[in-house]
Amino acid sequence: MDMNAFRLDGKIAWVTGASYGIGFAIASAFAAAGATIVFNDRGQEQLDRGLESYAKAGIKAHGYICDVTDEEAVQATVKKIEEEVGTVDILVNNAGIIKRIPMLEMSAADFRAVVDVDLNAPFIVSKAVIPGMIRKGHGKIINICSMMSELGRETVSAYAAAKGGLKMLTRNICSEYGEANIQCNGIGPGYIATPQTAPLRERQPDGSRHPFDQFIVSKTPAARWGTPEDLQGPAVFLASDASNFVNGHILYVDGGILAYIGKQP
Ligand code: NAP
Ligand code: GCO
Repeated sequence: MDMNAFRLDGKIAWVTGASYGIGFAIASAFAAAGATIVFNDRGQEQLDRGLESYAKAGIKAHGYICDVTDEEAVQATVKKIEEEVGTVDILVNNAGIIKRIPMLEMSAADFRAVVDVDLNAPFIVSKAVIPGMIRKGHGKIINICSMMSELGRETVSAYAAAKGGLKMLTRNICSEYGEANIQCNGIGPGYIATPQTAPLRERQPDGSRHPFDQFIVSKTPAARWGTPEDLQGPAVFLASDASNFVNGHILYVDGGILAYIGKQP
């Protein structure tokens, strides 16, 4: 086997919402594999922070201010990327939010806001980049799903509904554009230590670990939280020619949580 199949040389990769967190880790791995990096954030301050982080990592990233829920802004950004960098070969729909609110206390507006970023935006951004992929004769789309694409839990109804829908959007893009040599897959991270999950890991006033922190460690065969770096290898694989016959698949990178009933208390 030619191991260069795992390389991304000559490819242009757009990772949405990648100033930090999982998106930044995935984009950094793509850069190490040879890709040109494009990322976006919602404001100049966040974008500048991202550009600084990439520069510190020795990565020349192309940053764009774009709210992924704004279809006009996304289409204008794709036009700018194509003019300034080139046609997108690899798209990672990473941008996402969560609101942890019991369903009966959650407003419809809050529910819609989560679905807008976590489900509608991947549709909007994928729809904007697929024509270029068709013109090029190839493309890779990776949707950042979640364990909540498979499981529910209290207070995350909007997030689980969105991530469950994102699993099916992944399969539908596979179905519609597989013939155009576009592979659309998902990555389902387990519990990863990023700003998004920081509230679940905060030390208690007495210095003890957060109950949810202890719960997740007991539910994970790997007996630890994941790190953004744990997602880098799977992401490079799904972005590379090594996965050209993998389509519509959700690759769970969760330390085994989904396979495990959990340690007896
Ligand atoms: P994070 O630290 O909260 O980062 C989310 C990123 O998305 C930020 O850069 C944020 O930018 C950006 N973003 C949010 N809304 C946006 C919008 N409307 N337009 C453009 N960018 C937007 O989250 P994370 O933990 O890295 O998670 C990244 C992805 O992985 C999300 O889809 C999340 O659902 C998923 N995920 C996370 C975990 C986990 O345990 N952490 C597990 C499974 C899946 P701002 O700085 O502007 O807010
Ligand atoms: C939560 C967490 C999870 C993780 C992730 C798990 O509140 O349960 O934020 O939703 O972010 O999605 O895969």
